[in-house]
Amino acid sequence: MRLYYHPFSSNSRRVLLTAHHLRLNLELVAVDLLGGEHKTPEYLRLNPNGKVPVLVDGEFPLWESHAIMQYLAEKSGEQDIYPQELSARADVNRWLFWSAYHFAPAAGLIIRERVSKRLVAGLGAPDPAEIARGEALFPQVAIVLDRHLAGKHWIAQDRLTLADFALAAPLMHTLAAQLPIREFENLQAWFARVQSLDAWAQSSD
Ligand SMILES: N[C@@H](CCC(=O)N[C@@H](CS)C(=O)NCC(=O)O)C(=O)O
Repeated sequence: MRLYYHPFSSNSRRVLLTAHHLRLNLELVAVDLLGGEHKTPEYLRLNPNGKVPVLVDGEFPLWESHAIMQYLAEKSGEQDIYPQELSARADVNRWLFWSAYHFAPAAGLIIRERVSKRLVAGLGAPDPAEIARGEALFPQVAIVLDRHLAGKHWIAQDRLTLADFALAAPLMHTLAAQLPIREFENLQAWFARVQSLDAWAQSSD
């Protein structure tokens, strides 16, 4: 399986975290976002959105990072990080959707302005109004995760699951994007746990 990715892409990072945890040997293809490679006709045939990551398994291209995580976990047959039992799976899925729909977009508002605009072609100059919008929105979602994590080590099912990888990925930019996480102590402690995993170190190479 081949993964089109970028090393500074948090959407790629959640896939890499999953792959390393599952010990899957993906063939990695770095996409030149600064040079606009992701908007070429060849790349748009793989992903019409013109974004990373894309997984290609044989003839099958799959885009959307959370869907790729689920695919890899299903394909590996490893049930701990993506349980089969109905309510356990729904619990993990709930956080994956929350990640895609709430947490990543809120963090992404700030990351886009302070990080992506330096690394991706055609995004323009940082916009202080967008940073302000992100700084107002991010705490509203971070507090949900922070309160949920009180007294817990992991997000779902009392163990490491895809939910942890999905939600930790955007926090790779905490320093560079100055994500406002200081007041969220449970979130910080959980993120430190994720950062201590082998998969975190391996996926930053
Ligand atoms: N919802 C998508 C988002 C993918 C995405 O926004 N990727 C960014 C990098 S983190 C990208 O390729 N940006 C380039 C662009 O938008 O031009 C996913 O989860 O895979």
